[in-house]
Amino acid sequence: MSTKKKLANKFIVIEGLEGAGKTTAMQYVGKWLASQGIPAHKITYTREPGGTKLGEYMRDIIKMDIEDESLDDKAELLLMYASRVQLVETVIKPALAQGNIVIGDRHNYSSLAYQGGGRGLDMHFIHSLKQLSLGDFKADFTIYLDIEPSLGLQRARGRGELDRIERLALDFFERTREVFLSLVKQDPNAVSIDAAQTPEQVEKAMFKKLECWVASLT
Ligand code: Z5A
Repeated sequence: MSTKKKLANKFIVIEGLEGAGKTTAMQYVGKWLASQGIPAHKITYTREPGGTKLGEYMRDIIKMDIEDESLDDKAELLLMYASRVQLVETVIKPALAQGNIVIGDRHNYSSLAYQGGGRGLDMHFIHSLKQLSLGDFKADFTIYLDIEPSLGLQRARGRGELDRIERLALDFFERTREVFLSLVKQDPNAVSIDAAQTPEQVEKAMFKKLECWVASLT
């Protein structure tokens, strides 16, 4: 089967802590797809939370600081899923059905890592929520950009003021990273890349991983 055919209808997700370079990495995936002969109009880019008009409002709420009231951890999780379901049902599934390749900036692993690992919410609860709201829908390939939380936050800080989640203590991000690493270890369709490398090295490593993954597809 040709590489183009193998790649049609595939959902590729980039995961990682803040400052890992996900936004930058999305462009690398796009560049690699172009090198495989995929035209730009066959690639759909998404981000979570957000990615739809309604989802972007939810993203604002998630990032918002409200005086005298903090967002409950479970409410935060449910907002992540509300945004995700809206995105999957109205953007991702229709794009895949048209043979597009979807590149996602974060997906389900972020909820397990941040809300399960960082916040300490019950993992079974998150798994059940995922199953009830999205069934077996999942990424075909996940690229996790691994970075020490302190370095990631240093990069994020260089970009401007930190938001409600980014201001959390370092141990929150250590717990989040632990879950990301264990999820990737258990998933044969996920790989980890050292995001502390230079952008050029990250790009090269990503191209290699993408090539290996595509070669494994039948
Ligand atoms: N969240 C959640 O809790 N649960 C969920 O289920 C989901 C999300 C889906 C989304 O915020 C927040 O929601 C996030 C997790 C939570 N919270 N936090 N904290 P966001 O989308 O605004 O934040 P983000 O996803 O973490 O994106 P980011 O901070 O923009 O990071 P990034 O996209 O990974 O990094 P970047 O913008 O590509 O790069 C950051 C800077 O580093 C930039 O100046 C780059 O030029 C630089 N950079 C990138 N790569 C390199 C290398 N290799 N070397 C040196 N410098 C680099």
